[in-house]
Amino acid sequence: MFCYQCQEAMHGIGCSVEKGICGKEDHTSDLMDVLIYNLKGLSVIARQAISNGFDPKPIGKFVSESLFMTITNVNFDDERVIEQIKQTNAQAKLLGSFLSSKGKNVSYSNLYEFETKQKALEFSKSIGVLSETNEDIRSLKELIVYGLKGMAAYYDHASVLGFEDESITSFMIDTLAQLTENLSQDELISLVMKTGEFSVKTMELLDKANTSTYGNPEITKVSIGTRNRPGILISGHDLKDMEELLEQTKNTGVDVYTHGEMLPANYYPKFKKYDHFVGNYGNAWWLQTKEFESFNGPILMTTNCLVPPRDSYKDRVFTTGVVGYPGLKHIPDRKDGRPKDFSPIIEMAKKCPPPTQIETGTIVGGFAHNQVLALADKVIEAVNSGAIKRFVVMAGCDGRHNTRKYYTNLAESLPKDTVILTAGCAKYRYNKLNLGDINGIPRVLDAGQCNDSYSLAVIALKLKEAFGLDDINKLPVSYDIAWYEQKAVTVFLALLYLGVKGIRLGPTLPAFLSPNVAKVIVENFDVKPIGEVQQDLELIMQGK
Ligand code: FS2
Ligand code: SF4
Repeated sequence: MFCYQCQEAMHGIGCSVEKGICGKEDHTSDLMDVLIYNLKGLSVIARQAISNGFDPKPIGKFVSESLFMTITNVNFDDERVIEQIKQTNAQAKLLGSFLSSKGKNVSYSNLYEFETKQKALEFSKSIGVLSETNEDIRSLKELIVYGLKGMAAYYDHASVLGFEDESITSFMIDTLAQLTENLSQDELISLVMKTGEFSVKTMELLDKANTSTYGNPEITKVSIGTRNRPGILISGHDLKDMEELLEQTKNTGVDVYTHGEMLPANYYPKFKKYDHFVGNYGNAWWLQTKEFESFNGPILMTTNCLVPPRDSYKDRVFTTGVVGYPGLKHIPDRKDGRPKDFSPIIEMAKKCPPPTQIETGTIVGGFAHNQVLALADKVIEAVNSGAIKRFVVMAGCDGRHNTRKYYTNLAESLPKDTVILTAGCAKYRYNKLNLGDINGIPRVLDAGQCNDSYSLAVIALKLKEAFGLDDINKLPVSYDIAWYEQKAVTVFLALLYLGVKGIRLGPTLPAFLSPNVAKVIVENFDVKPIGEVQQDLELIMQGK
């Protein structure tokens, strides 16, 4: 195996022996390499078929689901990956016969025809990440693939809610197809920027899907304590799963709590009407091995981040959607427009003791663009009067490394006239610190999930307009982003596309950026690694 797609890549280089730091086994990683290889080959045929009139929707959905499956902490199950590889072969045949019927020639040259797992594993040795020997070309290609993975995840959430955009899936297909060609560095760099452009488009689509289905997030006090009834803990990002679970648990005597990235579900008006939706339990994904234990009831993982479960609570973890782990129970997909059936989880919950309380009190969130813009006058006045000196965007992901304490320490040390704008699970590093408020504006404004970083961009663009500036970088806003998995790559490329300069990125720069590619990004966008808290703090306050 060789995998370096996330921030926890071994020794900052890549996971290459037996098992990744995330728990992904070498064989699973190798099978995922075959899947990615085949998605590229399939995309060559799909691109040709679509330009000849083939319906782009089903193939777009298949490609985005498959990419999503390979994101860090989503799927650890060989059988599911193998099934997806077989599907690439089936889809290629379908597209191939369509093209033949149109009198077109079809090339299957970039596709591996699945025979046995053993043979697929042998094949993987010739096509893995390192098979591209030029480290700069490899770096750019992988940067694009990781950006596409995050885009695919966001697209999948939007499409589940009925919001689709063929230009996005066609971009994914076209880009994957181009990655089989001998593109120059310059061509790849422009594809990186194009990926940023479509990342913005996808986050915008998901924002529209979420807000038009569930209402605009609003200021909300979320309970972090527990009640004395059995509960179900739901994690991940899929709001449709959230809705169906809340609906099916009504009047059952079972409560629902969010974990990790599902916390922002508490901010949506449509979910607030459920009395049995109690609040949030616990923290970011990496603390799940402790917190799933003490929750006592069943847990539903709708997306990443799943950590290989401990035996002590393994029988209580359910997966759904693209998430998978060998031996865990899986809730099948919707069929014919009918909701998923969460009854096995509900029945289990009824027999479980209530959650053990680990925290009490509340946290405040719900500051997506609509809510912040409703407060715009107050915010602008606070900036004009000098009550707010600077906004610090500290969105992104959380992770296990001790070095991430930097974000807690920075949040604590920021002067009282600064406001933190956050989104994603990075917030757990400082959202319980009680940093106070500025004239009623909380000092930590949580927009939502990692995809809601889009909201932060909308807010910045509106502020630029309100202050009559010609450049987003002239705002009193600094970016200090934490990253972990590939959705953060998507958000990062989106920010670069929007013209944001001077981003601090941590806790480390991606292992997949070769020195030359890192240099290009640093020189063109002034991206820098995080440093020491005190030093960064001073630079941030100087707008540097
Ligand atoms: Fe956190 Fe994990 Fe949101 Fe990432 S829960 S690191 O997948 O997507 O942010
Ligand atoms: Fe390693 Fe991250 Fe890849 Fe997992 S996803 S194998 S931790 S680089």
